[in-house]
Amino acid sequence: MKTARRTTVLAVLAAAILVAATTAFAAKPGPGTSTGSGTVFAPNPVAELQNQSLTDQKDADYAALAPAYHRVVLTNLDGSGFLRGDWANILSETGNPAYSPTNEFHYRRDDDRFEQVMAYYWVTEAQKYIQSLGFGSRLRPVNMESQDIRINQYGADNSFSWDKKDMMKFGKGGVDDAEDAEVILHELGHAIQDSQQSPFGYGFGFEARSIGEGFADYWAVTVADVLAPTPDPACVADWDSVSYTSTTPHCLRRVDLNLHYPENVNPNSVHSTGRIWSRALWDIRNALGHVKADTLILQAHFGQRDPSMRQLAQSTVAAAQSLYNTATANTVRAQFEARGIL
Ligand SMILES: [Ca+2]
Ligand SMILES: [Ca+2]
Ligand SMILES: [Ca+2]
Ligand SMILES: [Ca+2]
Ligand SMILES: [Zn+2]
Repeated sequence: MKTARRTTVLAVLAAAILVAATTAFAAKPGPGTSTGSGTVFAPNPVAELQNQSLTDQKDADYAALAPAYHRVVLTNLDGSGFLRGDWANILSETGNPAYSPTNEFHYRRDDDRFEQVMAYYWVTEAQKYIQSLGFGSRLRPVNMESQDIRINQYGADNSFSWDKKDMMKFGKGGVDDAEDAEVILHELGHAIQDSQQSPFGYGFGFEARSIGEGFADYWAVTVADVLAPTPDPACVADWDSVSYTSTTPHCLRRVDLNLHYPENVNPNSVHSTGRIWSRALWDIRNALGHVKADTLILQAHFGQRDPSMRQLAQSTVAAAQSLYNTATANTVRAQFEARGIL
């Protein structure tokens, strides 16, 4: 069953690539045509419309969602007519790869190509935001490459960033994961940390992995809040979580809970424990603003291999000192002390 199915999938894929390649040869935007347009959620319908009653409805495109679609500019495309470019490379093995000879990518959520546009747009915009902070110019680059992204590979309601292959993958359980920009940005958060130290991914110990989840949640809400602010910015993945939460507001997790180290460490869950870390980062952001906070938080990751919370907190204070000044470093230290991390 598996083998037969795989052969069929490969045959279909090969045919699709052939058709796509032929079409692309016949008509494509051409080199230098790096700008286009697409339709996306920003960051997701529940957060934007503040309507907690929206549900997946089996991937249907229904009227209440209409105001959540936004036309955006897509940049850094490579001119092939596919969603490939300087900072994101969309690979899709199910459904058609989005293709447009004029770089126009307008789909609704019931079309699998919608999630491809979401991933291209949000990963590209996040990289542009990172560069706006100075990474890749006055500071070292952070994941400054065409990030490989696979869409719709898994039926399970989970997504992940696979550090060995530097690949982000998005599943289709419940609300399709890549319909929520905050799920995309969470996985990008893992890819970012993986990119900041080589040859292995970010950390192996329980605390390092908890930091990874906490940072990924923080990254989701800080970038979403910069690019598409919503009334409850501390709620992570308001749309994806309607499929698995019963209380409102629907949030995968929050970054503003009053959790403290070590009492709130849950040895069975890096996601739960990571909320101590994300709260510290959220408070740093509230104290310093997103530009300073995100710059020093990213800068602190360099050279940190398998850190404890205490070690990375110290590195974050040091980054605040070297990038800014003593007052900023003291502000950062105070937030980690409030969480019991320092
Ligand atoms: Ca969908
Ligand atoms: Ca990468
Ligand atoms: Ca989902
Ligand atoms: Ca949110
Ligand atoms: Zn994660």
